[in-house]
Amino acid sequence: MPGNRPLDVQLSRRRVLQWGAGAAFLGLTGACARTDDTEAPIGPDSPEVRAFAEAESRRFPGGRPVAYELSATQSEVDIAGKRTAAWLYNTQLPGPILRANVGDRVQVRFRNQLPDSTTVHWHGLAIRNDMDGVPDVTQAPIPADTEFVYDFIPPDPGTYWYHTHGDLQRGRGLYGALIIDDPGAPANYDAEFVVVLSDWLTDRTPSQVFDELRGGRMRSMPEMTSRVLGGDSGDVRYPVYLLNGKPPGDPTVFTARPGQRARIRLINAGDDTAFRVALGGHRLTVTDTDGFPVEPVDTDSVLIGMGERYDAVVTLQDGVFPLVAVAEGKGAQAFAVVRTGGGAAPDPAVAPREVGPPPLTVVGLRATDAVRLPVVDPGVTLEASLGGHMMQYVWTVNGKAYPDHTPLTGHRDQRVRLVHTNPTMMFHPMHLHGHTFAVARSDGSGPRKDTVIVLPGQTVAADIDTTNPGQWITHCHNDYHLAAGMATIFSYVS
Ligand SMILES: [Cu+2]
Repeated sequence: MPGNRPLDVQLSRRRVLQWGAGAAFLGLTGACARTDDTEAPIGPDSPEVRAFAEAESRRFPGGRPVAYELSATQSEVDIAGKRTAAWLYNTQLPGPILRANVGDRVQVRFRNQLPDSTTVHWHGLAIRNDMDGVPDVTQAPIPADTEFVYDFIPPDPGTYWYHTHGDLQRGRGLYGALIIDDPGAPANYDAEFVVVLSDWLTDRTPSQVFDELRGGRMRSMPEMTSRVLGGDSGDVRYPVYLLNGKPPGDPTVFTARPGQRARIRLINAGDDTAFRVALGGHRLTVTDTDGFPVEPVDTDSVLIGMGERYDAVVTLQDGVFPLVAVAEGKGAQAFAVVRTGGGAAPDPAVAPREVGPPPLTVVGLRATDAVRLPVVDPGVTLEASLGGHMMQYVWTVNGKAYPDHTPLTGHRDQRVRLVHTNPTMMFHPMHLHGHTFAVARSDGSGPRKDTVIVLPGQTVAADIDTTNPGQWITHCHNDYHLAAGMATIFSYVS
């Protein structure tokens, strides 16, 4: 046990016990989920994917060319006066905000200057499969000192983000906001605050933490638990939580004028941390999640899991206010200042009244009529049973640790219901690439999402219209769980 490092890796004794007895939970894939030998997977280089891309070009004839240059480099960042090694996009933490209109032809010339291969994933966008940025699924890993041009058409407006899909690379700093505007929808806000939340290691890398988790070097006290998350709140307690790359002691300051309407775009880029977000002195009106509109709902705070996004509008009061992102169940927070008037900045450790009541979660959201999926019987039901083996730190889908997996298969133009069950003691924010599903509800009111928290003991089904052929990874957005195998492939077959 080298030094004091394992002290930060705190796993729940209860989960150890639960997993010890939990092998029986390791689920079996339903017969309908198995690849039939007579059915061939539709790969990223297939004619079907090319046809999808051509159809998207025809659907958006007015798209402008939008070009970005993006590089990934080994670098350093200053966190509270301490230099920390980091891997960064364009030497910024977070990476630059990338922005385009719906239907634009976005070309990102990406240069990999890391010491390792990598890819870039455009999280939440239903784009052509060969541009999805998943190594060994949609493209070969991009070797060090080479370039790859990502070329895609964003089909839906909203708050998205981009990040590496390389193994345990994201927590080193490779993430940024991706905003898609709808020029046909005039902005109903005066100011925009883009908020990227993350958890940050100051003295070691995610790979080193993963090795500690794998090695069983942990301590079980004190536990990190959260009532809202229904059990354990994470596997790692971080030394600092960041808001737009800044620690609480050196916060981002958003400025606006009193009475202005601000749109707050919340993005959780963390590896292992859900956040409870509130703006002191204000109620949030949540208007969108994962880029898609919901019926507006007022709340003191909102819970955001890793990979999720929430948009909220507020009418700003006169003064100086704390924007607080409590690391749920971890006893610390990320922090920024919203300033519309004079006064001293709030204490970075402030707990505004708004973080007290239970936060808004997906349960309280209803899709707007415009984006609801029609209620139809799913033609295919697939199971994703989430599981784990504590002692080896292996996390699984349907009993297998990715890259070992049995693909979940579907055909184009079906309604597929993907049923997640979670018998573990920890929440898993499950993300599907290439699609925005509807959280399944009998009345069709479920919000459209690409990442949804599945709480311990809970079943959450995702209704998917299969309109985007290819090979799509679906995985837990806890980056340690992904590295430990909690992923499978949703495979279009023909
Ligand atoms: Cu997980």
